[in-house]
Amino acid sequence: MNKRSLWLAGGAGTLVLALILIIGSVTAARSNSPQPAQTAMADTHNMSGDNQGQPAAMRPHEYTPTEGSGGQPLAYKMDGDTKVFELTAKEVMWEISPGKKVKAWAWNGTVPGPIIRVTEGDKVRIIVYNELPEPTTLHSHGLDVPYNMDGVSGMTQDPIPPGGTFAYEFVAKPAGTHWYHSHHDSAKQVSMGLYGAFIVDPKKPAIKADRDYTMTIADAGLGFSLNGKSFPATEPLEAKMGETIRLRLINVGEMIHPMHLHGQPFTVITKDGYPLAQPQMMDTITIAPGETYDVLIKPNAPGNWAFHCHILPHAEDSQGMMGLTTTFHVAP
Ligand SMILES: [Cu+2]
Repeated sequence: MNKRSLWLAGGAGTLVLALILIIGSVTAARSNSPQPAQTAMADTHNMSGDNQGQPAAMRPHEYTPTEGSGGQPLAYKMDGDTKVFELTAKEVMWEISPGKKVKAWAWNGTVPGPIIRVTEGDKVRIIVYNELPEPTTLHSHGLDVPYNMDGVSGMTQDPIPPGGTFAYEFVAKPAGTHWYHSHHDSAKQVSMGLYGAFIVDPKKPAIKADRDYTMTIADAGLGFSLNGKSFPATEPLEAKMGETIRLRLINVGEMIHPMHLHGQPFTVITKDGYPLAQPQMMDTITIAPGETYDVLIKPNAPGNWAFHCHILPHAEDSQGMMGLTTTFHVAP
């Protein structure tokens, strides 16, 4: 090797090292939270670059509960034959991963907001109270509603001012997995947490499942989260051998996410609430912003199987699984 090629090789080596250091620090900066176990260690921020081959500290790989739980059923009151729900938009501090609290804008104080669940054909009124410092609206995504109930700020209605209220009234249809979200400055307000599932059950359910889970997938604003939490704060999907599990996936974010299940395939049965003419088995379902898919899972084997986005920077780094990851926990 002559002097020039030695110099080139040395330069390339330095460049590669610099890139590794840069990627390492970007990865560390993006990672979701200082875990309690890790904050006890010396500076972990240059883990990928400076530890001279020592193993990286791993974040917990088991479910680690955090404060607050989104996506709980929303109770309603009857007014004649109308089911009346109430949603209040307000600012909260939300523990998105263990020890990490972020400022969120939330329906009824949780991210995602509570689950609205009704039967096809129900008369529904949703009273929205705005306790945010900015205007907002409510859009029921996937439902066929009258034009003036569609909740698009500046298009179908004036936004609800801070301190204001608005009642959305319609007949719930069609059946399926839908969702609701702010439609005022939505790039900001949805990504800060103003979203939730809206499930319309058919009058005569055709699909029988032993368990029925709903999962919102979010990426902007608060960071990567499933049902408002980043792994290991994401609640496992519990299952038992012999059961059929229905999982409703809703992408409330701004990116596509190929959600991948380890250990067993699933069968996609609906898209945006509509039954597929031909249900399709797969192990990775790519879900774009605004889409919903329902899948059925029949467990193959006991275990704590990973379920995660397969855009890998959304789900794993040097400290282990994170972000858009949860587990499909199959008991014997
Ligand atoms: Cu992803």
